[in-house]
Formats: sequence, C-alpha cells, structure tokens
Amino acid sequence: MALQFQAALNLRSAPAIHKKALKKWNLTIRAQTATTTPEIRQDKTEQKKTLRKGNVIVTGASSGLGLATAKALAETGEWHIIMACRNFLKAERAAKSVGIAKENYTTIHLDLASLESVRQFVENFRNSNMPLDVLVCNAAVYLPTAKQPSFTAEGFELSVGTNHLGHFLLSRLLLEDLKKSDYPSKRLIIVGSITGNTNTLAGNVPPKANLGDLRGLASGLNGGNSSPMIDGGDFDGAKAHKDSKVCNMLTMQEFHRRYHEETGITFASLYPGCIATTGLFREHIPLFRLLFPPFQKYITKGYVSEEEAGKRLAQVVSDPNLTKSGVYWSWNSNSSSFENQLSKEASDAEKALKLWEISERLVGLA
Ligand code: NDP
Ligand code: PMR
Repeated sequence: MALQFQAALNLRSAPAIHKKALKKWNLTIRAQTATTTPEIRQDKTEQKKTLRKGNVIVTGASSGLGLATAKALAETGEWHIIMACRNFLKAERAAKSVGIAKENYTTIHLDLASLESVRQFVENFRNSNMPLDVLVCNAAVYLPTAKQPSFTAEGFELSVGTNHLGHFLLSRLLLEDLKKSDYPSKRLIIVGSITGNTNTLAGNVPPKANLGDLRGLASGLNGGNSSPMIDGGDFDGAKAHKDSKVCNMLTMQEFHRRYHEETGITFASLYPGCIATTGLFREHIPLFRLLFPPFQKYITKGYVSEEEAGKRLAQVVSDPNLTKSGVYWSWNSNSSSFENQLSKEASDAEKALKLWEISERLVGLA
C-alpha cells in the first residue's frame, strides 16, 4: 500500500533525494498548503505600551533549540524566560554566552528524569510569584547507541521517561498556572519531530516509531518484569526516542481536545527543521556526528541552524498569527510556517486517550 509522503521540508527544496526515495519507499506525494507567517512581531507599539512582559518556561534551555529560542525571545524585549534546566551552572553560562541580559531570565532547576524534581520545580516556580503565560516542553535525550536501557529515578526507560513522562507531569501541573494567566495569548507547546511521523521519508528510516498497543508502557516501562519499550518489544534507543516524540505529539492533541475550548489555551507542536549540530546527537558515534550536518545540508536540504530553529519556536510562542490550537507546525525552505499533517499513529485519537490515561497512572495523577 502506498504511504502518503507529507512534505515537512519543502518538496521543491530537495527534488533529487525526494524523487529517488519516493520511488524506493513507494510513497506518494500530497500537496501542502502553505501560509506565510511574518517573523516575531515587534511593531505593535500600541500593544507594547500596555502589555506586561510575557513569562515563558522553556525546558532544556541550556543548549540547542531551547537556548536559541530563549535568545530569540529575550531579544524582542517582550519576554521573561524561565530556563528550566537540570544543570544550573551550564544554564547560567549558556545564557551569558548568547548575551541574554540578566533581567530577562531566571534559572530554576528541573530534572525531567525525576518526577520528584518536576514537582519541586513547580513548587519553586509558584514560590516566585511569576504568572505563567507560555510553557515550552523542549528538553529531550537521545540514546541511539545504548545497548541496554537506562532508567529515570522512578524506574522508567530514560528517553520516554524524560521526554514524555517528565513533560506530561510538568504540563499537567502547570496547566493550572496557565489557566490563571491574564495574558492575551496563553500557550502550551510540546516539541515534536519529523522522525516520529511515518508519513515522511525521515520517519521511514529504521527503526520506525511504533507504540503498538502500549502494552510495555501499561506494564510500567521498567525493563524488570516488563519491557522498557512502549510497544513491549526489545530495547532500542533510537526507537525509544522516536516513540517519545510520538507521545509528545499525541499529548498535545489530547490537551487540545480536553482543554482548548474551556481554557482558551493554544496547544501546539512543531518540527523546527533538522538542527544537525545540537547536543542531541552527543551520544551518537563520531562518524555520524561528522557526516550528519553535511548530509542534512547538502543532500536532504532539511538542515536549519540553531538560530533559525530558535526563531521558529519563538514564533510559535509569540506570533499573533499562530494562535490556532491543535496544530503541528512546520516550515518551508523559505521559512514560512504551515500546518503540517501528522502520521496516522501520531494523530490517532484513541491512542492519545489511552496514552493519556496510562501516563496519568504512571506519574501518580490517577
Ligand atoms: P540538545 O541536546 O541541544 O538540547 C536538549 C536539552 O534538553 C538540553 O538543554 C538538555 O540539558 C536538556 N535535558 C536533557 N535531559 C534533561 C533532563 N532530564 N531534565 C532537564 N533537561 C534535560 O538538543 P536539541 O536542542 O536538538 O533538542 C531540543 C528539542 O528539539 C528536543 O525535543 C528534540 O527532540 C527536538 N528536535 C530536535 C531536532 C534536531 O535536529 N536537533 C529535530 C526535531 C526536533 P543539558 O544541557 O544539561 O544536557
Ligand atoms: Mg534523517 C529526507 C529527509 C530527511 C530529513 C528531513 C531527516 C531529518 N532525515 C532525512 C532522511 C534520512 N535520514 C535518510 C534518507 C537517512 C538514511 C541515510 C537518514 C538517517 C538518519 C539517522 C541515522 N536520520 C537521522 C538519523 C538519526 O539518528 C536522527 C534521529 O533519528 O534521531 C532521532 C536523524 C534525523 N533525521 C532527521 C532529523 C530531524 C533527525 C533527528 C531526529 C529528531 O530529532 O527527531
């Protein structure tokens, strides 16, 4: 059966690889409607005078996409960034290295691989008495070369435990704070990725994301009596990361279905482009780290710089044109944003509900 290939990166931008790959994987192309969105708006002088600064929490703001987003937002002068990071000193140094002024950010410790730390973070944030206007769930780990699973403090496989379960508890708790905000546009953003979407070429590179019937997750994802993988299979670090991204995208949609109408909060996810130079690939073999950036730059043409990716995520945080809820944003090669389509699994409402209910139980909310 032919799969539908969704152009998360502009079809026009990489014709050679696309044509060959499409043939190989027997994929068909479906046209994409693109909407052009301006850069972060700084021209609303009227609004600026009356509006207080927005407060945005960015998890994993100590490097890569998170840091670039913090920088882009700080530069507008309209945002105070709460850098939610596991390494306090690294975060402070990172903010300094990109020139974020002291008055534009606060660092609060957060280790997503510990639910206790997530709860402590929420308490510390509340004690600061800052309102919360936007939450960005960005942090992630990727362990592609691990032969054996590692585990979070509560004993969940580390990639899904950090990228999904840690963020799930964080966003569920902070939803209450978002609800209280009087900011004109409140948002909860969970970073997704192309590699979790099997309706793309990148998502068809093995091992493919697949949550199956979630039996491994339901049994605790602890590698003891149960499997450390969501689908109940053998451990595979690369797959675990892709699975965690599917969880991120499903969670955003379930949030949208449950809370958008009632709260007015915008729930969104995105694929910012392939930021091949970030720390995400730190555990990969040296040859991969050497070849991956030129491969993405010159062959797939999916590469974006950290700076450009940061501007894209900053747009999802603050652009008045990107208030639609339940959307998975992507960008064309001319950097215009469009509403992208998720794969069948990443948009499966039944699976999203099941994931939500099992995750609630695992993090102690049900
Ligand atoms: P980086 O490794 O540069 O950034 C990841 C951040 O997550 C780091 O700041 C890291 O902290 C933090 N982090 C990791 N574990 C924890 C934890 N237990 N608690 C708190 N923070 C933690 O990678 P990227 O910037 O590339 O990744 C950011 C997001 O972008 C991820 O969600 C990733 O899936 C997504 N993405 C990345 C793409 C890419 O091509 N790079 C493509 C598509 C999506 P520390 O600095 O201490 O290590
Ligand atoms: Mg992938 C056609 C385009 C394309 C894009 C946009 C990406 C993005 N990749 C593409 C194609 C391919 N990649 C092809 C044809 C191959 C086989 C040679 C390939 C391989 C590959 C590997 C081994 N790609 C990778 C890896 C990783 O280890 C990365 C990964 O899956 O991390 C989870 C990765 C990525 N490719 C991307 C992006 C964005 C990644 C990082 C993934 C992420 O953050 O989700």
